[in-house]
Amino acid sequence: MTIQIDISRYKNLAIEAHDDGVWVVTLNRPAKRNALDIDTIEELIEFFSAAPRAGVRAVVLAGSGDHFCAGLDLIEHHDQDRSPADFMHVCLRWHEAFNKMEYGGVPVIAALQGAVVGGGLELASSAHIRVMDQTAYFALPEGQRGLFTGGGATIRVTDLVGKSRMIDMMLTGRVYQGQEAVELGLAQYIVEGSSFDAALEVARKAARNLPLSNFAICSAVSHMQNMSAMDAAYAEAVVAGIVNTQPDARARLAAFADKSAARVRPNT
Ligand code: 1HE
Repeated sequence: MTIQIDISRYKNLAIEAHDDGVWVVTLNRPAKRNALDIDTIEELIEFFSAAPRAGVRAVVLAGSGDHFCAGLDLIEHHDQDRSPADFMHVCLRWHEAFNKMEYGGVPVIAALQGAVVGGGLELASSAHIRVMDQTAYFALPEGQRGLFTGGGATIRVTDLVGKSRMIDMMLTGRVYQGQEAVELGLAQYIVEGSSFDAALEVARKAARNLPLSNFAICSAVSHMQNMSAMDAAYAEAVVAGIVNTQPDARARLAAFADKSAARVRPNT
């Protein structure tokens, strides 16, 4: 079942489909440093709900302008003077969006530059791969703003950097950037030039895999992290039973058998 994505419906996201199945989704409020207002979150939910059934083979998630994302729209939050229940529901919509990304089964590659802060880091950490340029920096300024993370940082950022670093980032507003950020796991790639170009290259590579393999990689791994080891091993066997017998894989296996497929070699 394939569904259509009508890109004209999106106002805060600029969306572009490439012929090879890679879609570029760009946060498009550079004047607000791509701060996440509720409309942007709703658009992310809409896109990432549709993507797995719309033939999207990989997504590059980018931010327009000098910054990837400044996090929660603090002006909207201030103006709306939300009740605790209202803000809880806002956060649940963020989780809906970010869970669709992480568990949806479509590879999401974030292209990072400038500020990747607060909710912007929560968004980036929901991507499967993060590519940063030399300007990118990561921080959780919530503590200084009288706030707390609400978009999954306690889970996903802690997963990336560990509990003690996460608490330090929140208590002190500590900024990580450059090679150190890669070593901590905040990004997997750092490039000299454009993180967008590099992310596109990564996305194109991923998009050449069979969609069912990518579905398993970009859905099952995250689900299995939430299970006991026993249950995860069982689920892995079930998923492998389905993926590793897919008819579309036969040609790739045949190419290995007849020696026409590329071999795995060390980097030169
Ligand atoms: C914003 C936001 C925003 C900028 N909400 N409008 N996030 C933060 O605490 C980050 C807050 N932002 C910043 O620290 C800086 O804006 C940046 C480092 C990202 C960029 O600095 P700069 O000098 O390029 O821009 P600027 O002059 O600070 O801002 C330019 C405009 O963007 C300005 O609007 P203008 O109409 O006055 O021109 C800013 O108001 C606007 N802007 N950031 C709204 N965040 C689910 S809980 C999640 C918790 C959080 O994410 S807490 C938020 C953490």
